Amino acid sequence: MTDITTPSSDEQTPNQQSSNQQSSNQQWSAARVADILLTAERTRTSRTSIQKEWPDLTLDVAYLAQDIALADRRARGEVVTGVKLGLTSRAKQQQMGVDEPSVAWLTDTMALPAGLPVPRNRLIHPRAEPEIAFVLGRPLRGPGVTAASALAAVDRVYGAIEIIDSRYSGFKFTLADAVADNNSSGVYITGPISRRVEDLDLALEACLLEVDGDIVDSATGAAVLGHPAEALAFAANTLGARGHGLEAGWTVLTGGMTDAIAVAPGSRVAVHFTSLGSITVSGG
Ligand code: OOG
Ligand code: MG
Repeated sequence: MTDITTPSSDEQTPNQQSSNQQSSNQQWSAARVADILLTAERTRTSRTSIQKEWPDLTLDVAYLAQDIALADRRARGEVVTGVKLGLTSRAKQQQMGVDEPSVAWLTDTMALPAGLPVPRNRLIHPRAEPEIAFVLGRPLRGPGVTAASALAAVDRVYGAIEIIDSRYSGFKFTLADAVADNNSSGVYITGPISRRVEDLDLALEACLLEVDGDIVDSATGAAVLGHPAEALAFAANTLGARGHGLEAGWTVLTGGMTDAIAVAPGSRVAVHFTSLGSITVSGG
């Protein structure tokens, strides 16, 4: 983790806590971490690393905080629609200074219908990343899931743009910080074309990332742990160890293939896939 006190230049944070001292006398717990991050999301207020203040925020505690936050979202009526992988490509790992993938939850409020702009009024500092998405035809539960057995559970594959948003200033966080923050969840757009996995070589499926008419980055599916099915297997095995299974019909975002790029107001981001079509979103 680099300097966590100075917001980066891409920061467009509407609100920022100057210090987190109002909470420093309280006991830390997974529930408190969940509450702080959900409140930050609701109030669009970014903050500094929690793990820096509370070194005992281990990965296990962070996943517990993530599950507590999910229970809170469900109590407010949100419905789980799938999971999202984080930090599955070298590009993303190097960009964020983290060297392990992670998994988090998707709910119905995170699915952005095609054609709508990035909902800036819900987000702090949105960034866009191209992803390959699976929709499962069968349930999948680890341990012991391999890339091949994972692929056998997939019904359709889609191209996607994920709009991530971190509750940490300047996206400066540790792996545990990000896991507790539901892997920087924001919104995601899938489509417009779906294919069967057996009709594609997903390791070779390419994408171009375009911002305001310029191609700024490109990658193939091999960027995602060698093959996006490895990301799906990782999700099934990691969730299985925590007592969760993936359900038929769920969407799985397999992780950003390139660096995430800041989405400026008034800009236009497009992703073009070899076989999975193009998706365009206005920066709002
Ligand atoms: C955390 C992980 C986000 C991905 O695809 O890597 C993610 C982050 O980079 O803010 O969705
Ligand atoms: Mg992502």
